Amino acid sequence: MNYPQRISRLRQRMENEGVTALLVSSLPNTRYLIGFSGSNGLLLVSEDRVSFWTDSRYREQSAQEVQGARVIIPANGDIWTAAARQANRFRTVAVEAACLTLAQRQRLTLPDERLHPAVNWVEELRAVKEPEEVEAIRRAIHLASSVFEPTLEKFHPGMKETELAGHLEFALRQAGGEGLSFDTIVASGVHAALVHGRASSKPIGSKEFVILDYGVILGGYVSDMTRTIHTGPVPRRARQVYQAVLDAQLAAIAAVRPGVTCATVDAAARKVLQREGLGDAFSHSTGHGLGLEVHESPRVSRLSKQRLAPGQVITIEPGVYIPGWGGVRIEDVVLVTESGVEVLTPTTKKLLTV
Ligand SMILES: [Mn+2]
Repeated sequence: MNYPQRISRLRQRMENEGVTALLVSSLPNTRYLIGFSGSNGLLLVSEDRVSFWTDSRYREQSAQEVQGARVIIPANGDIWTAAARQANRFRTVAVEAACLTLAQRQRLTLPDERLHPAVNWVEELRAVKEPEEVEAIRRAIHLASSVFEPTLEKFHPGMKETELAGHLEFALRQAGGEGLSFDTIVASGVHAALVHGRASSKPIGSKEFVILDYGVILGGYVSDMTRTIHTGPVPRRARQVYQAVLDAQLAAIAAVRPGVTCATVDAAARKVLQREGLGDAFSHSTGHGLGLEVHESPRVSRLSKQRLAPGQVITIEPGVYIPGWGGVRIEDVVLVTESGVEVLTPTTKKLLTV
């Protein structure tokens, strides 16, 4: 990971914004900038210095992980007071507007007029991945994909959604997963009409769609994938809906290339579903960036004017949700390349039945 380049890009942004110091309190942003993966820390980046405060639990870990910053462990464990003391030396200090709580702000003794909101400064850097990051994401994706079909073999009708989720999660951990990207979604039958229905105690029936949406963390980077399977023979209407979602997903992937807006990619999926009379049943955005976190910039939504750039990694995941009937979602992770797109998710999109 190219930490010096990340810090120098951030300093460029700070200079453009007219500030000489930025207090980073977001832990994923901290990890991105200096490599620290613990759960408590504050980072102050100025023109000529990078200082990092953490507590004594992380003495050993910070010595191993932190790159390019001076590590300070206050004797009393109070990282906010210690960081505020140093931040006070700057006329203006930028703070991360999206994640600084009021309680934390009150620990900083600077008056309001000396604070400057930093909105997505580090997040925008994170949106374009270094080759090493793409490889980390690719490894997480391959781990997640490798457990998909073997887990389906464990299915039997009447199995609870939570049980199938448990099989998936155990397999991910057994294969070396550091954790889950998010709570595994297994949503079957009428439950599949809930866009973000989690795995419940509902038994999975013998003639229904099952949406499986899950991800694993590996090397700090996440995967995210959704497949929809069917239990038992597939009725004609179900096959039509599945095909419509798959066509929409393929159309959106085909629209991905550098320079196009995220809204254009979203529209490509939406147009297919509208043509099939399913436009209103597609009730969320087409996708999102991912990396150290499962939802990152850019947002692939109807209104997003963000333009895709080589090195961005995004999901493409249209879905159709019909209350009282069920739902279908298909999600891959794709990489924006110099010339177009590369699909990173290797799992089949043929409608599998169990
Ligand atoms: Mn997703």
